[in-house]
Amino acid sequence: MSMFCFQCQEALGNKGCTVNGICGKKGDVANLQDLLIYALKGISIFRQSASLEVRNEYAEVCGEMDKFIAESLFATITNANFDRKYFIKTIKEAIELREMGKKKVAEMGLEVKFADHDAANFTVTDENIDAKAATVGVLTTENEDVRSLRELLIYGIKGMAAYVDHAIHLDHTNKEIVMFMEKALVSTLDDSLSVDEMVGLVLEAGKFGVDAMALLDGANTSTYGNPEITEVNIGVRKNPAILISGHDLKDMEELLEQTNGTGVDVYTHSEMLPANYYPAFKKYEHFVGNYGNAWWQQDKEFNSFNGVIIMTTNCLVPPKDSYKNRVFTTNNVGFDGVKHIPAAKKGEAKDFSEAIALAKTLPSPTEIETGTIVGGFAHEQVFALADKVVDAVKSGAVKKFVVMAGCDGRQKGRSYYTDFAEALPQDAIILTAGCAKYRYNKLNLGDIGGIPRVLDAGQCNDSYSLVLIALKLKEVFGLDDINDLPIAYNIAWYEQKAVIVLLALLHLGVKNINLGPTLPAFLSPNVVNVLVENFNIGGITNVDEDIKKMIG
Ligand code: FSO
Ligand code: SF4
Repeated sequence: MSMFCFQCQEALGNKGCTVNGICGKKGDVANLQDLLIYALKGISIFRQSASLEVRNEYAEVCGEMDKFIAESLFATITNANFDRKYFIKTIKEAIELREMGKKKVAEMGLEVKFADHDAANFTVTDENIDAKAATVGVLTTENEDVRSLRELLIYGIKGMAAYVDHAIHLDHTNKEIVMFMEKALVSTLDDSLSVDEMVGLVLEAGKFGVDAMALLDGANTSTYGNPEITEVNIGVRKNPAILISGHDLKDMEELLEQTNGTGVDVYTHSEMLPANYYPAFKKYEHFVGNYGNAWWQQDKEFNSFNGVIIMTTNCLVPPKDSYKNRVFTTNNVGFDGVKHIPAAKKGEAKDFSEAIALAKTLPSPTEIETGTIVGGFAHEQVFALADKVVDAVKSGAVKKFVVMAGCDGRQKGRSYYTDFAEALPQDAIILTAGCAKYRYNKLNLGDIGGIPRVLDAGQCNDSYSLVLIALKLKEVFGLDDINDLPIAYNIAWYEQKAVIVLLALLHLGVKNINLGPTLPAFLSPNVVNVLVENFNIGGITNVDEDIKKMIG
């Protein structure tokens, strides 16, 4: 099945995957993801019109559409869902929801722009769904620059949707953010938009990206407390165990509660590591620590873990047969033949009992590391250390901060980030968030007067913390421009959550960001020029040159 996808950093040849994805996504699933996005555009056509004049009777359907749109966008993120059946079912649900919206809007007599568009009217059967899916991909936009701007916007809102979805799980919502996603979706059907208007939408996505991260930050910290400096154990104990990965803290909470007193230990993997920093989770004696490294090492580390693995979000590597029967997915994650833990009914907890029962029958984890790593430098914790940090800058003990947030990936060239961290001068501090940290968080980089040289704020969405820290430093030093701070940006990207983090930084006026290991395949040369001219965005070269350029 031919396909075209260029949404992540591993796009084939840095151009695009055309037969199957490097990520393991099959061609038919890639096309079905395109069709789901197309169906979301159809829903948004009617949802958007209603937002002009929201009536009580329509509010419920709107709420349903908003949740559905956020969840579905999230499901199309790299390494989240590989399951053909999931996408067929979800596309059909999208069409039903669209028709419901269409009916309501007609009853209300609202005028609908693009009501005649195919996205607002297409239907599918099991027989023709693949054929239809093959006709709505990103290449249907012929102009390279228009395609680039449309897809940059779509990938930005996919990342935004991921953060919004987690916040929704904790009952925190913000209608305006989802309404922006809907506006963005419909805009990609509009051939009358000028380049400036499309660039404007991309930058507006950055604003809503900041809002989405603030929403999730508020949801997480008001529910689980502010992350604290924490030494996280990376060794193992001798009990049977569950390894939980992904970003969903609600799942973390419910799993800890349900495993309490069962004799089953809980460990985090990859992006769940920051769960160790939250006060609310520290009370569980059976929460042992973190096992392993970034997502792409799953195939080795899930093998040696021996116990049950629960994937709450991306990044999932297609599981090997040797451990597939011990993997469970939940939320929007899916893989053919892997057990899925369904969402809970409103007001109830998700049921992890099958996973816990299986864990009890399995051997304890094989030790792959020992010792501890330190993290928990989210905004409140860093603010508490502000005096120390400011003194260190004033005395010259700290000369530079380097934001090295973002993602990790399996590409060989990513060893650059380890080398870069090691080559930094001793008076530089790394600020990080996201799974990019695994490239240097176990190096012994030492501290400066008690401040560790790697400050880990948390997950990719906690890049928001890094923004707050930068704004605080700007205030403390009485600067007018965030770019006058002694901060360099060397960001690693992989999937679409990193895209929204980047757009959020641009919205805040951050300039001179270096993005690697490669610039996104979906940025056309002209769009790259716009980003260079307005924000001086650059790529990376080699460690020596980049240290000179970024650190001086
Ligand atoms: Fe990483 Fe994957 Fe958090 Fe991403 S595990 S790559 S940007 O999903 O979300 O940092
Ligand atoms: Fe290729 Fe990345 Fe798309 Fe997967 S998500 S098909 S690796 S571009």
